[in-house]
Amino acid sequence: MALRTIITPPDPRLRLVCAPVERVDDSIRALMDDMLETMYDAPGIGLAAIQIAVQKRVIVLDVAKRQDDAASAAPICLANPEILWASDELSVYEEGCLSIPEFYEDVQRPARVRVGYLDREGRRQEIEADDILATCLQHEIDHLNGVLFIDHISRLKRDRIFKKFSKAARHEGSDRKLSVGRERARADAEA
Ligand code: GNR
Ligand code: NI
Repeated sequence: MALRTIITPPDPRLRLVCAPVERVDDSIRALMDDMLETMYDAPGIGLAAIQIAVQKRVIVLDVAKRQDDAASAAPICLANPEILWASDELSVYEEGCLSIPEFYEDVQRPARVRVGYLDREGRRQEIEADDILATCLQHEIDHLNGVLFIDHISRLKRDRIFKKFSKAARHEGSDRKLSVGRERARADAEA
């Protein structure tokens, strides 16, 4: 198992449509294990493969685990998840995303969903969910289609959040240039 880096905007990979898994084999199971480790470490209650820059239709969730309590863990791993049915009834949840750290906004979605998927052994399964699990399943399946929770909020708020990340990325870029500049100056001084 390995901890992986979670990507953030403006990384364009968060907008990719992910490819279906052809067969749930050991490499997919290893990916699921890395995703669970990364999700628990963050900590978060769900993770889509594209968040660790893997363009595959794989998600993991655990809405049960309490912090530092391994016994309460109830991980679910899903390949090729598909919403088979969604309730007309809607519910609102305050969502966050590990790829958009420190932003939380109310999002309205169907209150209940039925999702078909392949489990860790490649067997076809269905899960019916309500409450936070229904929200989280829809949030993760959105990621597989390049959709982020901020796409469900007002354009003004979305643009504001994206600008913050673009600005932060530019600053990191110039910091990096600065440190390269300093290293070059040091090398010149030593020469
Ligand atoms: O950890 C997470 N919490 C969360 C809270 C409300 C609605 C959705 C989520 S999913 C999020 C982890 C994540 O970014 N998954 O893609
Ligand atoms: Ni997310």
